[in-house]
Amino acid sequence: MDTKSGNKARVPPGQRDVERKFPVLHAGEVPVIDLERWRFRIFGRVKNEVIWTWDEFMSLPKVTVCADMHCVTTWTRLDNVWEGVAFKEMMKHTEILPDAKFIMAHAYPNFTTNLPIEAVLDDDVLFAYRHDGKPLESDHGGPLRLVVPKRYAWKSAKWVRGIEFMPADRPGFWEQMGYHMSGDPWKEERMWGD
Ligand SMILES: Nc1nc2c(c(=O)[nH]1)N[C@H]1C(S)=C(S)[C@@H](COP(=O)(O)O)O[C@H]1N2
Ligand SMILES: [Mo]
Repeated sequence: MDTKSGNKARVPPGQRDVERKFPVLHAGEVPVIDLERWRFRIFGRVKNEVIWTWDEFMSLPKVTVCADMHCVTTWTRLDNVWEGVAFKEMMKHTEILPDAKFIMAHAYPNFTTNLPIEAVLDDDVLFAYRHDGKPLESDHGGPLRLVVPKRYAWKSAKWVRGIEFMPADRPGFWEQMGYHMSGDPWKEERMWGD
């Protein structure tokens, strides 16, 4: 299969390949984050709440994931190489209570996005601190961002600072504005009702 047609098959309906460009998209300003004061918190429906410093987070085992990224505004960027900590690895460090069915990702300064738990159990979901061989730039969510390749990119919270486990679904920032609770690009789950 030649690369062009191979790539075409990886671009979901209604999307276009931006080639190697990497657009920057978010609401508000890029937050200034002091790594000394940075914290990552696991809370909600967990047996014991966890709070990690930057050094503690960096000591967790590292994975590399190559994944495509699909923004609901119709751009797709193929083959992003992300390095960081697998979502599943993070979950090993506390007991998730059985009634936890959804997660809310919390980001600096006050962004949120929600997902069903099955969506983050995939091996390609991670907290990334490197992108395409370089430290993740603050424009793109550095020092740490969530990456959920199989959902539209608004679910990949930049500047992530914690995960809340929830018994019921609750809309995050863009979801409150009408974006889809699930956000699967292959089903074109763009807005509520799609
Ligand atoms: N904290 C935060 N994360 C965010 C957003 C945001 O507004 N705030 N926007 C999302 C959207 S809509 C997209 S398309 C991607 C864009 O990531 P990029 O700027 O690295 O391309 O970030 C997502 N993560
Ligand atoms: Mo987006």
